[in-house]
Amino acid sequence: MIADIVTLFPSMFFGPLDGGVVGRARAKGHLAVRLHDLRRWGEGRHRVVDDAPYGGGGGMILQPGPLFEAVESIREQYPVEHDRVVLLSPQGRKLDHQGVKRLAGFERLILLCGRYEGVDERVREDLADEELSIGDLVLTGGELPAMMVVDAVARFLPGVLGCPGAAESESFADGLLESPYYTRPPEFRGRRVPEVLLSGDHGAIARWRADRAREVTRNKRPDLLKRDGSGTRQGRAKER
Ligand code: 4GX
Repeated sequence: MIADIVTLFPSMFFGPLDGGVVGRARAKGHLAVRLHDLRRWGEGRHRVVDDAPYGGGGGMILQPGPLFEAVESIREQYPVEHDRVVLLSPQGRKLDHQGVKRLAGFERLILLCGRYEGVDERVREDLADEELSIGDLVLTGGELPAMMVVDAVARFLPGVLGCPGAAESESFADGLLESPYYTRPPEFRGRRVPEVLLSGDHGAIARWRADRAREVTRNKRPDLLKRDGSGTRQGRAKER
């Protein structure tokens, strides 16, 4: 997977994608992150990329020219069969487990990080293949959401996680939260690890975990259970 990131702040990406699983995925060649400074396609001596909105109103809007040229330049420089231009924005479809899995299937993602009040509508309509949000909150730019996409997608790339299928074995794969985990010591400050986990009875442990997962989900995220294979997007995704 190649992640081409178009941003006014390339240096924000230095560090967060260097360590851990993502850093290793890059070192092993499963993932390439390429940063593109939008100013490179800016206009004039000051490399301007934004302007005031027609019709008035506060704030600035990213102009279409630099963003279109950035994508064209990336595609010319490195053509692939299946790529996807993703605009990060609070107006986008909310990203979830299934969405991440789907994005991981592309050979390349071109992630457009907006700033200010947003982007010219023609970017949304004619350049981006899709618009994604990481949640119903407003950030100062699309950079952190782009990092979240790269981080979450990396887990699904073949060879990145130790064992095949590990990406699916954690929370949300089955639409439930994880049951509690304990590690050594067996007693900590008067609080004991549930005996069943120390019993060696793998059948009983599996049943306990399934029960706790349902309980945790019911208490913390009842919305995840309110799908019986119909009605919600996740419910329908499960049907496939
Ligand atoms: N999930 N923001 C983007 C500027 C902007 C607005 C519209 C393009 C179109 C956000 C989110 C998010 C704030 C990033 C506004 N760019 N992005 N920015 N939530 O809040 O993705």
